[in-house]
Amino acid sequence: MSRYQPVPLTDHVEWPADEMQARAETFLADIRRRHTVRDFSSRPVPRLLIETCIRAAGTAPNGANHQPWHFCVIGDPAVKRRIREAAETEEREFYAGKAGEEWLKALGPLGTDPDKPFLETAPWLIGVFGARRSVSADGVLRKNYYVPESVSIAVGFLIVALHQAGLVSLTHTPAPMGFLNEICGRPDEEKPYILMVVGYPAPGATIPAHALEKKPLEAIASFL
Ligand code: IYR
Repeated sequence: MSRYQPVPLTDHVEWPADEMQARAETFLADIRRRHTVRDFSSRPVPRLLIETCIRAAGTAPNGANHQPWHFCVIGDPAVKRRIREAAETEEREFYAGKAGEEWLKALGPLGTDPDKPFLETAPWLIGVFGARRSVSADGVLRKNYYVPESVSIAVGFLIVALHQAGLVSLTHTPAPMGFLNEICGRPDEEKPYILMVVGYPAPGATIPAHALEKKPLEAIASFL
């Protein structure tokens, strides 16, 4: 017997054509207000809000629907401090030359440096892990597929959900990030992909002007 069991698609919503275009434009205007922020307020954010945004991330399309991700949410100041210390240790080497001249030059317009105070200031950090193998609902350890693609799409959903809720985020990528497995207590078969920093912007927060330069449609798309 096939394990494939189709069920009716009942929750798709179709809008009138003009409304479709208006909705797409409204979304574009809204997502244009999404900015990566590095100046965080310490204002608390309810855990329920983070849980809800992660549930949205967990609906992302992914390989064989194995949902090969884990979100480790950190609010404990002592754990945040450990993460900051470990990340800054890596970042100091990175900015001292490990990155290479070309990479550091590319980062110039972003104004980033090895100091990562936001890792302690922001109310929540979310370590996003991709699992090479994970246990299914019926307890079987299985190989996962398209893990980087799946995790990246889920992080995209998470970023949009956080923005939609009125929060700001930073996709932080200290490299290497192996320290996150130890601090979050995740197994070796999970790879840390991104450390999300989540909260409210600090009063007077700034963003790099460079980040506002988005490529025009002609430069990112072609129609055949
Ligand atoms: N991970 C470093 C460096 C960095 C790299 C890229 I590519 C960026 O777009 C931004 C930063 C850091 O977080 O500072």
